Amino acid sequence: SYQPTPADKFSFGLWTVGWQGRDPFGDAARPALDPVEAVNRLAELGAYGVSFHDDDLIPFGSSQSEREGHVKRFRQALDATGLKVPAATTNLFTHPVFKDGAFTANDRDIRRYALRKTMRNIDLAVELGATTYVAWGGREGAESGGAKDVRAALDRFKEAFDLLGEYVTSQGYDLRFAIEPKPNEPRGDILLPTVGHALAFIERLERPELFGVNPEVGHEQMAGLNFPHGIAQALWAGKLYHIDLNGQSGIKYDMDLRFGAGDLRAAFWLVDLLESAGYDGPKVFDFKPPRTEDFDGVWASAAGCMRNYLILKERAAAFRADPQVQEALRAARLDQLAAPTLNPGETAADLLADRSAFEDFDPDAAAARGMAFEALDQLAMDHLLGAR
Ligand code: 3MF
Ligand code: MG
Ligand code: MG
Ligand code: MG
Repeated sequence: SYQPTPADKFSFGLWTVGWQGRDPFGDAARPALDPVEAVNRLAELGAYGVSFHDDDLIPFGSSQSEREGHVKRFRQALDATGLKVPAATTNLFTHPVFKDGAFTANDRDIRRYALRKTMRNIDLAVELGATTYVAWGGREGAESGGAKDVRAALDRFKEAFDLLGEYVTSQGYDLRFAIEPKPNEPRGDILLPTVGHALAFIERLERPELFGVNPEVGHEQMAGLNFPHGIAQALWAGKLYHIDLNGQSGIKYDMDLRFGAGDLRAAFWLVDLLESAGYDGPKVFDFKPPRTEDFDGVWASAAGCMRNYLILKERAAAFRADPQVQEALRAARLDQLAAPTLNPGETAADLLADRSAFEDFDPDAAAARGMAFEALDQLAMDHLLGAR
């Protein structure tokens, strides 16, 4: 059945079902959603978790006693429903103080404020049981060349993450960071625009083991990239700490469609990859129910995210189990790709001495071999479309 249960580890951001539909051209199209109502409804739908930005839970500028009240109600709803908080994050983009960025704002006092805002919410995240802290630097970027010294900004970015890594270590927190790349929107160009940029940046940090990535389907697709390929590299590097699932149709604004909408074939290969790799972190839907919808539509959209994942999981498993697919995979020589290019212990000298590798190798004969990829892909299409 396609009925999700907490064992599926599906999670939602409060800001997703709670999105009121404000966009650059239009006002809110739905009323605010009480976080407690979100927790109750998500639990009913079969979700495992919920995550939040500080300001989703505690409106910006709340007093200390208001803050405690919001946290208390939320915690009660979590306890009553059993919903978990696998991750949390900081809003470093809505208030205009962050118009030129947070950790990389040109203004030093704003950078210090952003660090304090983050540390405060890290304390709350840990209190609520989160083990992942997501960092999306939506305002870290520029619209014009002279406005940002990118090398200096990367120094400041590193400084911020090094400080935060030091903070969670000294506090003894069981918390890892997941950096979320995005190429643009809301800034003209955002720093750490893709999974690859983020992976390279992480290796320059003082405690790289505390940092991984939180790739989002639509963000990589906005850059025209193959999302499953990016995820495969993150897995290969041991850096897939978290994932934001949604749908996107090509290179345009950040659509945040429900998972399965948009590029369905990429969604199929993504689920196939996550399931065959044994990814066991939370699968987080970071989508926006379109502003055409009322609350019935919001919950239909949320349920659709999970249902589509489970349908694709079933289809991917059927694809892998199909003997004709296994035959097609052999015909396409995936087994050869999995085998090392060198023999055990073989050295460069051994390779040079192997005449079959070069002198006696017939490139024209090798070039004449078909790869049989089309038949394999059609089998995948048949499984995806339910035609097998
Ligand atoms: C924006 C996003 C963000 C991040 C969030 C951290 C508002 O395109 O995807 O959502 O996901 O800030 O998880
Ligand atoms: Mg998005
Ligand atoms: Mg997004
Ligand atoms: Mg996201």
